[in-house]
Amino acid sequence: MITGLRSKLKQFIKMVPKVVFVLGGPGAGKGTQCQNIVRDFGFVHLSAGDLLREERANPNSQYGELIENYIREGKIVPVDITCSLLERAMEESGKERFLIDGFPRNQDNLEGWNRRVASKVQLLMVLFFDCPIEICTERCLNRGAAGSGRSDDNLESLKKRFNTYQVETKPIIDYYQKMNLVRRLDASLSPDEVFNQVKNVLNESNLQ
Ligand code: UP5
Ligand code: MG
Repeated sequence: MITGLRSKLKQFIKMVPKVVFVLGGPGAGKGTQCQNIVRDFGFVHLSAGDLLREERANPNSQYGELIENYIREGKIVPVDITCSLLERAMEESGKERFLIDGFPRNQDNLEGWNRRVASKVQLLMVLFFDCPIEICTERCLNRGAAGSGRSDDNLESLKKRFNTYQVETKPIIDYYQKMNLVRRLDASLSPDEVFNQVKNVLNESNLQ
């Protein structure tokens, strides 16, 4: 009887998706490090920005133009759009461990997530890639010059993205900090050095 209950409980615990939020300024290296984490730790990487760009590129989407305007202006797309894309990608993956990159990045995102998804998943931690604005700007401008094709890798959009990050996203990181969920990484270092810090954090939390 107890054994049966125990195995049911185990099954239930296994089925609750685990989430790591990945936050930090534009160009802090979130996407780069998520690729490393996927390779070594077997998470599914869901970049909210990539999902929005995919949706924008879908000619059947009613949101394409809205998304383009928000991204170019460095503003944050209304949460119901982003959350629907994230929920769909989580379901379609059939997997259980997710890196959610670049979300939640304002109060509207946080409230939408808490209303729609939070109770169905376990939030393990928030990886915070902390990087000075000058270094982030240089990285994004270099990426733009190398042909990223991103409509927001230009100085004008970058100023707006940073302002949004400071005013709207930082408070969300502070909110999770108070819950003791934030793991800060010095993202100004080389990609390998940053990943070494990430590995330490994930290994300490037994996430391998
Ligand atoms: N690079 C990376 N790491 C490096 C290192 N350690 N040393 C030297 N160079 C490094 O890296 C950026 C560049 O730097 C690359 O060329 C890389 O090689 C190099 P990347 O890993 O791409 O950094 P990342 O933090 O992912 O930068 P990204 O530009 O993607 O960050 P953003 O947060 O600005 O972009 P995102 O795609 O998440 O969002 C874009 C927009 O979408 C937002 O501004 C917003 O308008 C919208 N959005 C929403 O509305 N809602 C959301 O939930 C999410 C996005
Ligand atoms: Mg990114």
